[in-house]
Amino acid sequence: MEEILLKRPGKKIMLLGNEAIVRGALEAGVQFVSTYPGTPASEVGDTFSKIGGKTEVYFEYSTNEKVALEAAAGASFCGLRSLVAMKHFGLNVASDFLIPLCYSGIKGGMVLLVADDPNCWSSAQSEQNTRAFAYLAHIPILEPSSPQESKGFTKLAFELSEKFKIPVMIRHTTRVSHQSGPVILGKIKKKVIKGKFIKDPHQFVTMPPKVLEMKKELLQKIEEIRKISEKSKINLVTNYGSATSVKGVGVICSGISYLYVMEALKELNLKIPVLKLGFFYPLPKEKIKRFIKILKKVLVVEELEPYLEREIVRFAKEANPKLEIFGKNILPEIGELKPEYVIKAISQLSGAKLAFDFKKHLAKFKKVKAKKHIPRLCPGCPYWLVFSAVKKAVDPKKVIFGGEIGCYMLAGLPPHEIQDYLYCMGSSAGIAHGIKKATKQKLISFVGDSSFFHAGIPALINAVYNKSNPLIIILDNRATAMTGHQPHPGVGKTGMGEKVKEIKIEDIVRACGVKNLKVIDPGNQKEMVDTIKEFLKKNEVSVIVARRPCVRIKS
Ligand SMILES: Cc1ncc(C[n+]2csc(CCOP(=O)(O)OP(=O)(O)O)c2C)c(N)n1
Repeated sequence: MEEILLKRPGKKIMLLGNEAIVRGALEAGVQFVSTYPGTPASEVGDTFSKIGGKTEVYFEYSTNEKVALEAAAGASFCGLRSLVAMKHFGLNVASDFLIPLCYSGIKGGMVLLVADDPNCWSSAQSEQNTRAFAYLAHIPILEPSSPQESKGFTKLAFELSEKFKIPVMIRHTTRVSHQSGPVILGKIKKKVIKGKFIKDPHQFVTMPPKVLEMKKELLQKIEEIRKISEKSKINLVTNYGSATSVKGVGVICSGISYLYVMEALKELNLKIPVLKLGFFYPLPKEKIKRFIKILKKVLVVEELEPYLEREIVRFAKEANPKLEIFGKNILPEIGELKPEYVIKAISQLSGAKLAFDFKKHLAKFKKVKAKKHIPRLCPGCPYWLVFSAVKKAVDPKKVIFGGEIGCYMLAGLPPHEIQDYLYCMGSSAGIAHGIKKATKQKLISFVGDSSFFHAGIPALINAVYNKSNPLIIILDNRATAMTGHQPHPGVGKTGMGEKVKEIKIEDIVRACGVKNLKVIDPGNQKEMVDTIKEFLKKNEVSVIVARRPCVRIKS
């Protein structure tokens, strides 16, 4: 039995932040879980995939995040508690549905785990602060800072969601998702609800003019939730230790920033009141006003854009116009925070003598000589064969290469260096079409198999429909490899390990109207090279499905 399913309330076990979300959802009685993989959120889905079949919970890897959100909402409309997990980019894909979903609301409690990745540790395309969605979608957002909180906040999120009939987001960052820590287990809820969809066009049909009424109701719900936020114990003032006290100075923070603040205060041996916010949205406005009213200076510690700081500036106008507010003027807006940044900022603010010896501290790390590491495809990866065939078939200087997100993005690095643009999932073929309309230059677009199902199909249809002629090479390694080999519709297996009929990429490509189509094992170099040369001369879209399993797939 997986430890995460332990039925021993009160027992303390070590869990990853993402695993704590799973445990919290199980204790809250979740019945439907959907996801599309993406680091740093992947372990939520992967853990459910492992325990699938041992619980009453239904789990799926959906084809993309929008579909995952829609599926979870459908289950919630029937009264089931549902969880959906994704990385930050996934929410951009899902946002077209998220916004009206917040208007209509839901039935069974629905929690959305979104993991941001400050510093882009495992995110190629951009650094994103998902907290912006609070303002766009009016979705309540809770920010835990430890695995214990991730579990507790998940349970609270389900309760809030069901009480106010609104999806609730838990926002993680990489360090919250991937830190492990002790978690006290609660009871796993066993109650199984039989889903029933009760027709209610007033709730589930978003159309003007009613949709504006719905927006009004949503804003009213947020004000009701704010009342809970005002009283909630997850927005709390902590005073560190019994060390030196500094009058008139305070700190406000949330999520992982709280841990940096605690470390800084310990290093500086300071006692400063810290307002730790568990609710990012809606903020406990009155509690914050009471906190800042008696201060002379406040430091807002948050990663990325200063959303919290802007709110504090607003509240200070009413509560304490003379308050000096520090934040992004002394802390970075790009990348993760580090304890040393926060130590410096707090000592600057408090006038505390910096007892902390930075030189000595940093010297510890200098001893570890970091080797310059250029990421490379694994030995035996089938993509070596694809890229080598491409280089044999064409002069790379004379052809444009479209890249995308996945292991195949390494095409841009030595020794391949065949990637001239790279953005997001599904964009390679979409951009290829525009380039082909603008120029007569030859173009090869690379698309991964999971990416094809995720967002590549509409781009392919667009290129065929609008009479383009890029060569699209679909790299079918039989897995969503880069994020941990999760299955997709092409591999004949679901997230719960059930066997299903494979949806064949070539059948879809054919159905999209592509006539120049070949499925080739790239081990057959001659066929690959000859076909690339032949297809590049075509006046219509052509597609090669380069099929050979990833070497890391365990059979
Ligand atoms: C919208 C979005 N969701 C998820 C991700 C995370 N992600 C990056 S690469 C990748 C896997 C792509 O798999 P595939 O297309 O099969 O390529 P492979 O890694 O197998 O080469 C995923 C899911 C992302 N970058 N963007």
